[in-house]
Amino acid sequence: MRRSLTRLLSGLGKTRTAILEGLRSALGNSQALDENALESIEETLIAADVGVETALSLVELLRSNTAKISSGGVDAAVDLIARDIEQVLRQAGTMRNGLERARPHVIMVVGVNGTGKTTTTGKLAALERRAGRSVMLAAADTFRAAAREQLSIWAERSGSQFIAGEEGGDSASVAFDALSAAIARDTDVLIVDTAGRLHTQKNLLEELTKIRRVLGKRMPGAPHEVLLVIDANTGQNALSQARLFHDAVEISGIALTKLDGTARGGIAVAIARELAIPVHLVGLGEGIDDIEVFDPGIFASALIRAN
Ligand SMILES: Nc1nc2c(ncn2[C@@H]2O[C@H](COP(=O)(O)OP(=O)(O)O)[C@@H](O)[C@H]2O)c(=O)[nH]1
Ligand SMILES: [Mg+2]
Repeated sequence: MRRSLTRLLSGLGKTRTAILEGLRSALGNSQALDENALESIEETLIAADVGVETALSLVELLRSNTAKISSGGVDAAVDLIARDIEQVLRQAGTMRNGLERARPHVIMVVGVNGTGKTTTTGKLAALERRAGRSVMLAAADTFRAAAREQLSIWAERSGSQFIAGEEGGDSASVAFDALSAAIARDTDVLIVDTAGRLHTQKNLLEELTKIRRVLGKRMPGAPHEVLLVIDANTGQNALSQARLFHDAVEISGIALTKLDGTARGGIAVAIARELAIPVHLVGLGEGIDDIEVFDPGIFASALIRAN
């Protein structure tokens, strides 16, 4: 817990500094919460990418607590905002450590090209391995030549088994064969890495739908998780990406990557409020250990509290 707070504090440093500075300058020395101050707080929150809905509702929350803020200043405002954000994050759904597990527990990883799918697959494999589980990685991104090689390196690094098909081959059959192998070998976790780009977006979504269907055919209930990988720097576009993938393959959770060094960490809040999809994992760098299981309380604190 402590380690993840420290890492998130550093990853979300830019976002947090921007929000805190915005609050300080809006409230000023007088700590007066007039309309100007509220407007400036609203702008600060929108700039941090928490989404317009969240920004407006937080401003209303502050407005209805004017007395508290006049006496408690920035700290009181921070406290109100952090509690509210934590609740929004919690309401989005089950956290990853609360998920029921099948064997094999099948995880399908989807998302736009370059968001960090393969990296997240590798880091997640390492996380599962550290929890003492056996892991198999399946390279269902058969579109890009380098994709298979990249995933096989992650398999080696994390101590996972690795299954791939022919380059340019049928990604759904790779997924099907991998699941058959995982069942035969009694593997605990199967993670299926997919392509983020095909000839057209329609092709991509059709391919992902097919992979999902084929997994469910091989093992009723699979995939048990469909993780959408989102680059935190995408900003509000992340919401339309999430809607698109959710409509096609029904996302169970989000892996929010590249939180190291972004000033837009609030996007986790926008996703939770507007789509009600829980964030399950956060990526905090390119290394194998640069991943944390998402915790609403820790995240809310790192996003806005000074310590
Ligand atoms: N800084 C940072 N870079 C990341 C993170 N996750 C992935 N990347 C980098 O993003 C780039 C694309 O990642 P990749 O996993 O290949 O994306 P994919 O196309 O979705 O599979 C690579 O250079 C990764 O090292 C992260 O959490 N933080
Ligand atoms: Mg990839």
